[in-house]
Amino acid sequence: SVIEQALRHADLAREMCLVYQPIVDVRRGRTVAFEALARWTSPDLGPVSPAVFVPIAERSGLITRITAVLLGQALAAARAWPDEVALSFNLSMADIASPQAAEGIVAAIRASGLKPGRVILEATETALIQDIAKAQAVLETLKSNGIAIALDDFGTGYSSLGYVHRLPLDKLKIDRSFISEITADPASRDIVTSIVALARNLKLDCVVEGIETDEQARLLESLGCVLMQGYHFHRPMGFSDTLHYLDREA
Ligand code: G
Ligand code: G
Ligand code: MN
Ligand code: NA
Repeated sequence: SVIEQALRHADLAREMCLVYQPIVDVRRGRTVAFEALARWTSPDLGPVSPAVFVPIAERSGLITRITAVLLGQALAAARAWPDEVALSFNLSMADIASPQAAEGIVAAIRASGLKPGRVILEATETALIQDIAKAQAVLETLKSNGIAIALDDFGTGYSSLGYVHRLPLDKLKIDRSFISEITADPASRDIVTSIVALARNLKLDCVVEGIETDEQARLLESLGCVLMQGYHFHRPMGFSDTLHYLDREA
């Protein structure tokens, strides 16, 4: 495809960048992490969403190089933040497809000098349940190096409950599709309530994403949610804006 060709010839270090969206502890009113989100501006195609280019990069084997470039940028950004602010970074399927791939990620984190405990790696259930035994091994490698793991887009894959206790997870991120319905649809509210209870029973942190209104934030807080992310708090921002944003919070 045109996109695959452009990706193949891209100068990744120049064309790829990250924006950062705060994850807020609403009880303390503090930012506890930023999620890094990839942005690609192709000289030929203009801006291309990661929702479009990540699956293409996965199919064409380009994702490993892209992840390496982005992780390098993200770790450099995180070094400029205070110690209590973590980096949450999205991995794709291929990034955790093998112990060697995971070792590369561990090596990059170690080389950055950042405390591994300040790094959260996000993986989707679809990426993990393809091969549970392998996912377990790869995640154990990351965990044993002190890196935290978040299960992203939770609730959208299938058979979520069968495996979630078998993976060495630290956080569940409730998919934003439930949040957009939550004030209007009792079923979405029940699902969120159940996931909050599940997380509590499994001793996992629960993060809710995609919060766009104050009404949603209040309702979620009443359901016991503490860690929140979404346009209501802040849109994803460039690196230098994260520094101004943190200054204002200090
Ligand atoms: O930021 P945005 O809503 O456009 O992201 C769209 C999708 O792309 C989301 O599912 C998000 O998880 C994914 N995504 C964003 N940045 C990255 C990245 O750096 N690596 C991977 N693998 N996926 C990403
Ligand atoms: O799959 P993942 O959860 O990593 O995707 C995160 C994506 O969600 C990012 O691309 C980000 O731009 C987007 N996002 C973040 N906050 C909101 C929000 O409040 N509403 C919507 N619709 N999207 C959001
Ligand atoms: Mn994510
Ligand atoms: Na998500």
